[in-house]
Amino acid sequence: MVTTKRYHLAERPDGVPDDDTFDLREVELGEPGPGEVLLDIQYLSVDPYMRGRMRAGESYAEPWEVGQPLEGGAVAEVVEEYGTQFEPGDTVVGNMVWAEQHVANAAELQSVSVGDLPASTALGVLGMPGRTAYFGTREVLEPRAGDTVVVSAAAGAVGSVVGQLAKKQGATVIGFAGSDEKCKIVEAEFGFDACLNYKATDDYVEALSEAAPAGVDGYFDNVGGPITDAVFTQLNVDAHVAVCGQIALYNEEEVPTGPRKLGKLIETRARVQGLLVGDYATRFEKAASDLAEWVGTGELAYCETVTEGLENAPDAFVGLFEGENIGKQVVKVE
Ligand code: NAP
Ligand code: FER
Repeated sequence: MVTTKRYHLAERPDGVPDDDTFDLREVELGEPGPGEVLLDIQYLSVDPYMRGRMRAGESYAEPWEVGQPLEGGAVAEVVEEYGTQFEPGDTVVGNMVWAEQHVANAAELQSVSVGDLPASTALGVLGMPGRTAYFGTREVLEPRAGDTVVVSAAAGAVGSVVGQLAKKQGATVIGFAGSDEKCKIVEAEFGFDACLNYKATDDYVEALSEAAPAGVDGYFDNVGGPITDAVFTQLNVDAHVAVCGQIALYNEEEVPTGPRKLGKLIETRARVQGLLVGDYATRFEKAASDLAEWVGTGELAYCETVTEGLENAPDAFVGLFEGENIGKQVVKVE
């Protein structure tokens, strides 16, 4: 019998999740049955969308039930297996739980193939966020050479890759990020042409119109809220807007209403399209191999924030909403 620490949803948060949201339990796991593996979890992914799963209301993902273990993408080592394609010692990626150990159906796991890179990249630049950036940039944003493109949450897992891919397609790229330190990294490491620290100004429209005097041809929206309102005022005719995330609103119980900026879409005939990474599942392998190649050649830079210890997973998750991460936020479990 194996015992493990595991986080469960204690109650649905009202606003920003806190200690009352998370319940760390010690639980016993059964032996793996036929087709199952016992896993030592190495890295857990914490992601903004998990806030949506904590609420009962409708979203694109099933709500978690109160009392249910928290789930998420993770990388693990196979410890035991029962008639599966894996062997003890294999490193796998898939949907797991916020725990040290887990018994999983082997059919739902993949071998990690990240070459010389750390296994955590299977949750970041070569995983779900990297794929989101890949398909979201190339097939939704569709930057044209010479476009001025704006990316919000530019220092994050998705945004940092979007900006680099848009530059590769010939765009001038401007990021929004939440500190001077992040903006330096966005410009120096991720190669954006400029980065605006939105926490250093109250007037996003003025900051953006100075950085992009000829207006905005493409906007990759990771955040929604006031940054998006400001970018909309600067859209050019035939602009492309990719709506990927709305993290600024995820802790709101009701989306604030007010004067909306949609009149700009009439004036500009801009195209606004939402995206869900899962829609591209049949082509994930091609995306991962292209991204791995570009990381290997040095064309694509990436960054990770690694928080140590399962017990710090709730803080790492809440930190996403405070902008504490640079690049992909993962938790190193052991
Ligand atoms: P991330 O950007 O690595 O982390 C979230 C970042 O959002 C924080 O570091 C913070 O950076 C910024 N942020 C938090 N609250 C904010 C606010 N109120 N206003 C402005 N910025 C804020 O996260 P990610 O995993 O790459 O995800 C980015 C977005 O893409 C999220 O909205 C996520 O839900 C979405 N997403 C969508 C899909 C899809 O298929 N549609 C897939 C993956 C991710 P600052 O310091 O800059 O504030
Ligand atoms: C996110 C991560 C994943 C998100 C959406 C998804 C809107 C969707 C994935 C899918 O169902 O394909 O942060 O935010």
